[in-house]
Amino acid sequence: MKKTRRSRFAVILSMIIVISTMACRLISAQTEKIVEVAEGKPATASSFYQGRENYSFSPSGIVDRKTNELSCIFGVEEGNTYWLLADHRTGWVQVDIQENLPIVRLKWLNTHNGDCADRATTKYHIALSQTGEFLGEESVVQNGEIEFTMDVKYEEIILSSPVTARYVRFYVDEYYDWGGGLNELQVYADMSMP
Ligand SMILES: [Ca+2]
Repeated sequence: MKKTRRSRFAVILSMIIVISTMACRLISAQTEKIVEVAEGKPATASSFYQGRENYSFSPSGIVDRKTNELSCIFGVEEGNTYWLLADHRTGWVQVDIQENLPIVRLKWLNTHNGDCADRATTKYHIALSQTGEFLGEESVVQNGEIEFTMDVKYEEIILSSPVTARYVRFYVDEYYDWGGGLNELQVYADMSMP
């Protein structure tokens, strides 16, 4: 008798555990909806490198989701996949995600200017703004340094708490050789938040 009761209890307990686990997974799936929101959005910069007509490395390269650097000589004629600042100056590039969203994560990929290997960002900071003014209202969420390399890797930050913003600006504070730049900037927002 005791054995039967124990068996029933064990079965019921197992069912409760299974149902609880399924419920937790369902709630988790409903509450977490992290989405990349910057791809193809409008990008602007303080300046960009342009050697001649159809030979430029414009800001749109940071949101094209192409990471190859096949050519540094022909620029947009061969497919401009990254942004470069004009020669020998600091500056910034930014993406407008077109609405204020709770940003929870950022990823970025440096450049080395293809086989030319003469441009890269070596010191930077990243700021978020709701208005795009960047006159003190912005939140600086990251400062860092990157060593020049031909084997660039994505870097990322997961924010300790979401920051509501529409504009994400990447500042080049120091650069390698001829100038700074950036290949990719990804912005992740939690779309499940009100
Ligand atoms: Ca790119």
